[in-house]
Order: sequence, then structure tokens, then C-alpha cells
Amino acid sequence: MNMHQTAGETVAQTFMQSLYTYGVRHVFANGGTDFAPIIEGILQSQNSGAKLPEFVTVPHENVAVAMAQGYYKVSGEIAGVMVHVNVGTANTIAGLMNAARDNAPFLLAAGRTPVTEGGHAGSRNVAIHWAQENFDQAAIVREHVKWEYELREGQPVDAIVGRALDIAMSEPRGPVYLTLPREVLGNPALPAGATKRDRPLGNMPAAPSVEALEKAADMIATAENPLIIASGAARNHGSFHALGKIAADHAIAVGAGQQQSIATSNPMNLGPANPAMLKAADLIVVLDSAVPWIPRFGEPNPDAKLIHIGHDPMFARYPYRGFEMDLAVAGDPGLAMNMLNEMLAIKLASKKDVVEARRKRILEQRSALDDARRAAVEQGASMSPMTYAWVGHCVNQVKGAKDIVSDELGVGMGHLDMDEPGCFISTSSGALGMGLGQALGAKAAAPDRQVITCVGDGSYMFGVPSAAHFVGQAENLPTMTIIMNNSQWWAVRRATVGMYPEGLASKANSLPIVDLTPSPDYEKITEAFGGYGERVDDPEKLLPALERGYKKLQDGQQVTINAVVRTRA
Ligand SMILES: Cc1ncc(C[n+]2csc(CCOP(=O)(O)OP(=O)(O)O)c2C)c(N)n1
Ligand SMILES: [Mg+2]
Repeated sequence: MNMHQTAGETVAQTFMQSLYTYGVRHVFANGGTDFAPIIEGILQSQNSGAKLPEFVTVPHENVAVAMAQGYYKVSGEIAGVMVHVNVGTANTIAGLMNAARDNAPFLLAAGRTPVTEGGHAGSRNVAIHWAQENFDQAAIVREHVKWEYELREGQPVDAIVGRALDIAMSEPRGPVYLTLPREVLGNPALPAGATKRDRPLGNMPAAPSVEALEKAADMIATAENPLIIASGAARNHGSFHALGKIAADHAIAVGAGQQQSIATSNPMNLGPANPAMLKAADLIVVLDSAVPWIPRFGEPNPDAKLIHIGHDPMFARYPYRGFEMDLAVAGDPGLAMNMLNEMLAIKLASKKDVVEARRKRILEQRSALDDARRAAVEQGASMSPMTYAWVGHCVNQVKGAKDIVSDELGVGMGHLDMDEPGCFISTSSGALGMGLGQALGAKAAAPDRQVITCVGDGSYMFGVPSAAHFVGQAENLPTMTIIMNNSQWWAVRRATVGMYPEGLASKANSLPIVDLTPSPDYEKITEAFGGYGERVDDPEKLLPALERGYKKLQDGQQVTINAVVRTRA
């Protein structure tokens, strides 16, 4: 092997071309010395006309992994992320943890520092090449990925890319990790492996057992007050509609959690299941929900029957999870809802009066909820600092029906009307700092839709705003960020007061490791990246400010509204 690579197709080029062949259109990338064959390969491919995914420069890995998740959540398509060896991998970890819990697949590729000290064009030539070698680089991510592998010399990179993407896209979906040593990437390309067959990536989702669903349908048909809890069930748009239909057809109340799983206007949608709803139910279907309720705050009636349905109703990747089950059914939640719906049509045909009496009760509950929602908005109309309800209501006024809201401790879903699936993408899986990047990924997936990011002031800073605004400007991916600025990490305050209700923290205004003061002019950060910003603390001025911002967003400018809010109710 020469000490300098000569022209000719390399493994790096095959790697990138096979990503394209398998349907990957974007790679969110943060480079380093391991990228030499990638960068050279991109230029070579431009000359040869070979098709590659678009490599998007993202100046922080946290933003890159969040972009891949937002991209998938909106398009249903898998994206790539490529980062620099062990250190770039380390910066992806919080995002990877979220992706694993959210079942958001992407291919995370990382270089590996050269392992040879000479003899190859890619051999070590800077001091960090020694420093960046790990005994086991994949150990950094192994707990949070479905599969990981290192490409070895002589192996068919196209087949390995196909396998990685297939595994990521099989249910339950999640991220996968592939390491690419620099020498291997710089090797001459091998003859192509098998060509890609014409089929979707991943396993076709498994249908639940008919026998098990018949049992479930019998249990639901004999229940008086069945309840479906569906926090994450509508990751797929089909299940959104299937859940809405079964609920409406058979008058079944739905407790919709932090994720969008059913249309806001569906009269059976009762918002997040509260302890009273849990207690009133004599049967609960836990539909693809990792945490259907928090036992300390209220549990179902001990006599209630509990049916769990989902791709993996045991949530085997959660170390401890103690929710009881009378029946556990593995399979696609949307398919399950469609099949159950048909079974219930037969089993409930003679019980129309029971179903209609139940519908009446649910509609009353729904109407009380709607009244409470209106009352909270009215109360907030004149309050400064502003309330979450007021900001949510105003965002609802400006947003279009198909706009996407990326929420991270932002306004939440309570005051937003969303009747289309894929309009609300939250990041509620533990690691903060995903909201901004997720919004950018959503915009890349749906350039014709407007994307609004609602984040807490803490979440905004976790999201590496300079890197996110950089991508917004450089890639022409304008989004509107609304910062819920309560000048603190309120969640940390709540945790302290929750554990010590009579403690000193409960009486103090200012708390250590909670306050984010002095609160900076967040709106000005966007301006450095060609954006438009406003700070608003007067509730009357919020709607006009959002309207001005939205107009600029439509004109292609990124926008930040720094909304000064009081702590959550
Ligand atoms: C990466 C990461 N670091 C720390 C935390 C712990 N944490 C949870 S909520 C929170 C505060 C978030 O602040 P903000 O976004 O302003 O929302 P608020 O609580 O004020 O509503 C923190 C620090 C976390 N979840 N993730
Ligand atoms: Mg805050």
C-alpha cells in the first residue's frame, strides 16, 4: 500500500454510496482526522456523478443526533449521523439514550483512530491518533444501541450498511453503531456485494396473535369503563388513526400522554390519564406505553384488568419496570387496534345502550376538560410573568394545522390543537438538549412545513444553541424557537420540594443549582446567526410578537421569542 492514497474508488466511497442505495438521504456529520477518506470521497463522487446522501455539517454531535431523531419522527425515514472517533461518539451519548427510549432509529457511524503507525496512507500522523484509541470504542455506546459492529478490511461494506439499517428499522426500532477505521476507509473499494432488493428496510411489523386479541376483545367488551393509555403509540401515523377510530367507534376513553397518539379534537381524548381516571377504569389497555402511570401518584383499581399491547410489551430494555399485566400481546399497535376494532364491532353489537351510556359519560368528562382549558387561558390573559397556558394558547393561534411543534419542557400539548399525526414531537426520554436539533431535523424532513420549537430556558442551553442556530442559517432550515423563560431549572426545584415538602427549599425563593439568573437576552443569540429575536413579558404583546415572528419564519428567517413565564401551575 502506498503512503499516499491515489485516485480510485475507496471503501469510504462505497460506504457513502451504499447509504444512498439503502435510502439514506441525509448524514448529519461532525468531522475529524478520521474523515479524510470521507471528504476526499465526497469530492471524488461529485466528479464521477455517483449519488451520495447529503452530508450536513453540524458543529456539535448533540445537535446532530437530535436532528436524526427529528428527521425520522417526521418522515419515518432513517438518517445517518457520522462523528469523530471516540470523542465524537462520547458527545452523542445523551441523544443516543433518548433515541433508544423513543425507538427512533438512525445509523451512528464513527471513525476509529488509525491503528497502524506506518505503512498505510491512513496511518497515524498526528499525536491525537495515539490518544484517541480506546480498548473498546463501542463500549461507550453499547448499552444504548441495538447493534454495533466494526468494519474490517476485506469485508463488504454495502452488506454491512444494509444490515445495520435493517436492524435499526426493525421493531422495536432504535439506533445502531458502526465504526470505520481510517485505514479501512482509505482502502481501494472491493467489488460490489449483492445488490439491494426492492423491499422496505427492516422486518415488516409483526401482527399480534388473533387468539390473544380475541381474549382482549372479550375482556374489553365486558368492561364498563375501559381506558386506553397511549403515550407513545402513534409513532407511526397508521396507529394514530387506528386508535382514534377504535376509541370513537366503541366509546373508549383515551389517556394520551406526553406524545401525540390521538387527535386533539377526538371527543374520546381525555388528555394525560390522571389518578381519578385510573381508579374509575375497570379495564386498562396499556398501548405501547413504557410508563403508563406513576405508581406513587395513583394506581389503577386493584380489580381492574390490565392488557398491555406493543411491539415489546415487556419493555425488555428497561432494567426494572413493575407494571402488572393480565394479558400481554406483542405486535404492531396500529394493527392491534384495527383488529380489535373489528372484533369489538361483533362483540358489542348487542350492547349499543352500554356503549352509548359510556360515550355520554366520557363526553361530560371531555367537556369539563375543555372548560378547564378555557379557564386557564382566560386566567393567563392578564398575568405577567406569563403562564404556560397563555403561551400555549397564543402558539396555537399562530400555528398552521400541519405545522410541527418540537417540545422540550415547552408549552406541552395541553393548549395545542393537533388533528394530524406527526405534528407534535416531544423529547421526554430523560436527556435534555434535543429540542432545537430535533426541530432542525424535522424541518429537513418537511421543508414545506413550519417548525416551532418550544423549550425551557434550561433546555435551550442544553441544546447547544450556537450550533443549532448555525445549522439553521447555513442549511436554510429556519425554525421558530419559543423559550419558556422562568429563569430556573424548575424541574429541579420541584424535585427538591417534592422530596422535602417542609424543607428549607420549600420556603426559599432562590435555590442553589436551580436558578438561571441573571437571565440573559436569549433572543439576541439568534441575531448573530441572521435571525430575528424578541423578548416578551406582557401577555398582551405575545400574540403580536408571535405573529411578527411567524411572518419572518415564513419568509425564511430563523426566529427566537424569549417568553418570560412564571413557573408551571
Ligand atoms: C442532560 C441532562 N442534564 C440534566 C438533566 C436534569 N434536569 C431535568 S429537568 C431540568 C431542568 C430543565 O430546565 P428548563 O428547560 O428550564 O425547564 P423547567 O424545569 O424550568 O420547566 C434538569 C436540569 C437532564 N434531564 N438531562
Ligand atoms: Mg426553566
